[in-house]
Amino acid sequence: MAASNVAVLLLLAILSSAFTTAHGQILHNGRWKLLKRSIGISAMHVALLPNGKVIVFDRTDFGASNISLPSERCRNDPRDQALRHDCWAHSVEFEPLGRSVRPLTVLTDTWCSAGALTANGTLVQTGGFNDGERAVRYFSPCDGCDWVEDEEGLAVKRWYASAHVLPDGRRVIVVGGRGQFDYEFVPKEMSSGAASTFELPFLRETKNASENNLYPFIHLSPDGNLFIFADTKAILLDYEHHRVVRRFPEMPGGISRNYPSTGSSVLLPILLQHNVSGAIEAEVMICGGAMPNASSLAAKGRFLPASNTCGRLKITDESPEWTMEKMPMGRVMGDMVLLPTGDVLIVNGAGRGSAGWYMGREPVLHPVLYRSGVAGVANRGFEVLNPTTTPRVYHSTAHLLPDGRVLVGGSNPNIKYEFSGVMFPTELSLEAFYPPYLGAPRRPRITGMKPGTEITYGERLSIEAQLEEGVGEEVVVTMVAPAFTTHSFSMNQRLLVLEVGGVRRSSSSRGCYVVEVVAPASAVLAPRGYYMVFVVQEGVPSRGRWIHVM
Ligand SMILES: *[C@@H]1O[C@H](CO)[C@@H](O)[C@H](O)[C@H]1NC(C)=O
Ligand SMILES: *[C@@H]1O[C@H](CO)[C@@H](O)[C@H](O)[C@H]1NC(C)=O
Ligand SMILES: *[C@@H]1O[C@H](CO)[C@@H](O)[C@H](O)[C@H]1NC(C)=O
Ligand SMILES: *[C@@H]1O[C@H](CO)[C@@H](O)[C@H](O)[C@H]1NC(C)=O
Ligand SMILES: CC(=O)N[C@H]1CO[C@H](CO)[C@@H](O)[C@@H]1O
Repeated sequence: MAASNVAVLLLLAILSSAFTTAHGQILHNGRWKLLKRSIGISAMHVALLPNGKVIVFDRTDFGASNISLPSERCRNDPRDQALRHDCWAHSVEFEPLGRSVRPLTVLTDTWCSAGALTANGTLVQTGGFNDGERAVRYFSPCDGCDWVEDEEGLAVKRWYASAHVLPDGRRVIVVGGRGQFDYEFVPKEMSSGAASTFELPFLRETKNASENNLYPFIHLSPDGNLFIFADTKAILLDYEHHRVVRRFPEMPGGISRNYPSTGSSVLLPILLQHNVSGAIEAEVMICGGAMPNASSLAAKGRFLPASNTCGRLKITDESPEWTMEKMPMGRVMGDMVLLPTGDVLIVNGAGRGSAGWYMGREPVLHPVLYRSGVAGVANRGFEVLNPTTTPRVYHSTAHLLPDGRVLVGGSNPNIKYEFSGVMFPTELSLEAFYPPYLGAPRRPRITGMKPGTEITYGERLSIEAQLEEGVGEEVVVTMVAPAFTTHSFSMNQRLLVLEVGGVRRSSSSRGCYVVEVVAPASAVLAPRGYYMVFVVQEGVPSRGRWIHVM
């Protein structure tokens, strides 16, 4: 086929998005690889930085980890519940390509905390337990950097709270936590000399209903408000005026979705290329969880089966209703990861019980892929993928890497580091999951976009890419925000499908194209900061390139 015909085909495909891939089945069912037998700690909290490195931490009150600190960085902490003189690291920097591990220093307890990457690439981490319950910690990506801690960065203690970066990329909202029925901002908002917190009775209401409302799910809606989900209920919060502007219908089925009946949640891909009417739609998807009494029964040795249901809600519709679907298997403590294709990987977790120490049973080793219908495969639906051999129950994590793999780690369902003699020993390993698209013989390649390219809202971008000729069909360009992942929820996780203006050949060499795209129109669609850009052809993504939305 002549090259110009290929370009025409590509263009046609973009104009009519109804193509399905004829080749979907040749892609394999995913595979697993052990990346590192021990990073020294349990990957309980994970964040990806724009330098490609991954920041990992668990908690300081665990005792002896498997990686030591240089002696000058030992911690002397009279408030520590395990070791008052602690020369073990509880945070590390992991480099996924070289697989190197560098111990980092956290002084106060980070257990069950929250975080967000801000616009300049600094990770802001909030709260925790014990001496860390009001701490805000900063980590900037540079060689040899370490944590910088502000022990009084929060107005009140926040343990099991969720965080979300706001559109300006500078402020982070932190919502809830044990015994906290309010939210606050980092940096602090001051009023008459005192740091402000803002009441959120919704958190009290959902706690009263079932005690399953910790780590609420937060997503930034394209209308600028925050969608907040706890237990079975959801609201839309105008955080600037401190008003609940909408209450959504309760999710049907009576399954609790938040800690300890932990499910997971994503904002499905935001389609900017279907911006015909100017209205951008957003749909939230929540999967798994358990009965409201799963945790209290697990404490008595009865492990209820986890839920196999997911619910989807178009939060931008005028009167949305939940669409309920069934996964191929039940799962509590699953992680939902947005893949560069716009599909969702559901991984980790257990088939029975709940979150909490010793509360989960029957680890689910098979990930499930949810086809969202965005990139190259038209039909929505679930597929069961190849299993790992490592159980990842409570305190496990999963995070997309820039090369399209998914980093999977953690699982410390025990009070201390317990490496033997328990049902689920503390896991210090990191694995990579290779989604089915990495079984494709070739992938598109971005050739002409410098890493760290700065872009502005609404800007037209020309992305040079090597595409497969004769495959044609559909080219999709996606942009993914790195998340902060813990307790089965990836805070700030966000994927935008960019408007594609056209695809043309760039030179006489085979396979070289220029894909014209339009950057998101505003900061409520894409908060300022770093994103990974992927060119996806026929359901197969390129490696991601970091861009910086200014
Ligand atoms: C980067 O952003 C963080 C969080 O907003 C802020 O605390 C820090 O001062 C910023 N760093 C620089 C170098 O601007
Ligand atoms: C929750 O329960 C507490 C204590 O019983 C009660 O004071 C409060 O009014 C309840 N709040 C809501 C929003 O239901
Ligand atoms: C979408 O529609 C709005 C309103 O018509 C317009 O301002 C914007 O540029 C369009 N494109 C994108 C990518 O949002
Ligand atoms: C657990 O809760 C479910 C749903 O609320 C209820 O049907 C069931 O009877 C409860 N089980 C026990 C043992 O209390
Ligand atoms: C449980 C575990 O991973 N232990 C490891 C701790 O680190 C040493 C080497 O530093 C390994 O030999 C152990 O297997």
